Amino acid sequence: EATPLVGDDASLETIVRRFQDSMSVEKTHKFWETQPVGQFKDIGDTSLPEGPIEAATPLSEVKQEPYNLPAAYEWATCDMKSDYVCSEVYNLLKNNYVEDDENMFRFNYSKEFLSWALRPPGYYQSWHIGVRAKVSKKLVAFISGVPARIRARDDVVKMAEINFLCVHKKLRSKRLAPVMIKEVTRRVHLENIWQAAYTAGVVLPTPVATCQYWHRTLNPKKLIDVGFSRLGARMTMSRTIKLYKLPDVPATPGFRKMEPCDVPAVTRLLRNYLSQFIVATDFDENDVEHWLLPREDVVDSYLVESPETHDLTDFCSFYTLPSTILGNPNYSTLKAAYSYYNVATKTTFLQLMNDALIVAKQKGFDVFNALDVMHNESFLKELKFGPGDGQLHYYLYNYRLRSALKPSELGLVLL
Ligand code: MYA
Repeated sequence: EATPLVGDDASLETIVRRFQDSMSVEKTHKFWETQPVGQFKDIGDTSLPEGPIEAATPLSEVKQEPYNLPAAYEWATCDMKSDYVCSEVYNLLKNNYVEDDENMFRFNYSKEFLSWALRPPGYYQSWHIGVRAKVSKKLVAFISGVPARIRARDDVVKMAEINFLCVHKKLRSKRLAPVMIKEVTRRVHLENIWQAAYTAGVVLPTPVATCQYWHRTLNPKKLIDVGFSRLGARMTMSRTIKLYKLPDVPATPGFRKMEPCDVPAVTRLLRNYLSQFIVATDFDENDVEHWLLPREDVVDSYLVESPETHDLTDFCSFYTLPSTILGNPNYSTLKAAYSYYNVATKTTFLQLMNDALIVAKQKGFDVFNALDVMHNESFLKELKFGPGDGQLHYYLYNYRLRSALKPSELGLVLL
């Protein structure tokens, strides 16, 4: 999950939201206070142990029946292999999912993307949870989980990655979200999994890290026309276009698209790189095959194969997540690429990511987004990324860390 953000100066809405976020620790969280997550009152208490907050319980003690919904609604397990069901989820999210603070853009995850994101190796259909209106059968809410191994220090933990929580705009503020979260928790427990990871733009108890999005303009004229960015002070359109111009082809010899035969070497490269972060995803070859082999308009991966030794030395990847542009007469979609996992061992990180920008530009993306996680800080400013105006908070469910992490200590990107 990530928030589409407007670059440049903070708007009034942004300033207000930041103030509200900063006050969020004062708010009561009627639901979150009852959950095994770090609580605000415990911030700074370094005597609490790291690791699970509650012990796993015997499976026979897990509630066997679904939680109760308001009478007009019913649970529906969504079969994401079905093109029809996939379209229903797609349409719910297209019309009701995450918007930026100023309601100018809304995420528009494609059907192909959703089918990929929700069906990794070992996925559980029971974790793809819809809520339907009993009479019309219309899908009005959704939440999902997928299994993952996430390492916290030297503890590799089976977790659920929770994403795509969405309640139809007309059903908001009726406390449906807590019921959906409890239901997905119950279904995760039934698989003997007791931890989860998730991200959100809102402040909840309690972030393990707070990260920032950075945006690299690829198509300045369109980004300015649709209000994603503004012309800088003392800048003209033609100077701006020149500023963001990129070469037509990548510069690194041996830079090419990843192929199926590269899976073992890419897995080694990634595992070695991710081992240095305090919290990171634990990828095996099956995961790399699913999450990183290129899929058209979903995920792109490139690597550097040494022309002499044929060793794979560097790797970069990004996923495709367009946003609908709300109420613009000229444009309907913002084509955005999101930095995923990148590893540089021989090429400089700067040159590797500049090549990623070049291929993203060739593929017609308008903007390239990246979080300040892993070593991304080292290229953001130099490659002309600008800071966005929203933050992305990372959370763990039922797992405590002594203190919050810096973004650069995090080796995890959720979609
Ligand atoms: S993040 C993306 C979330 N989706 C959107 O932002 C889309 C647009 N918004 C909506 O659809 C609704 O506003 C949602 C809330 C559905 C978000 N994460 O029903 P309510 C708490 C967690 O009256 P609504 C993503 O997908 C809120 O603090 N909690 O509110 C990751 C309050 O609780 P409390 C959230 O606005 C999701 C309560 O809900 C979020 O109608 C990870 C209000 O409920 C949020 N993003 O609906 C989920 N937003 O009173 C957690 C609000 O205590 C997973 N709330 O403050 C946890 C792990 C589960 C598995 C565990 C396995 C072991």
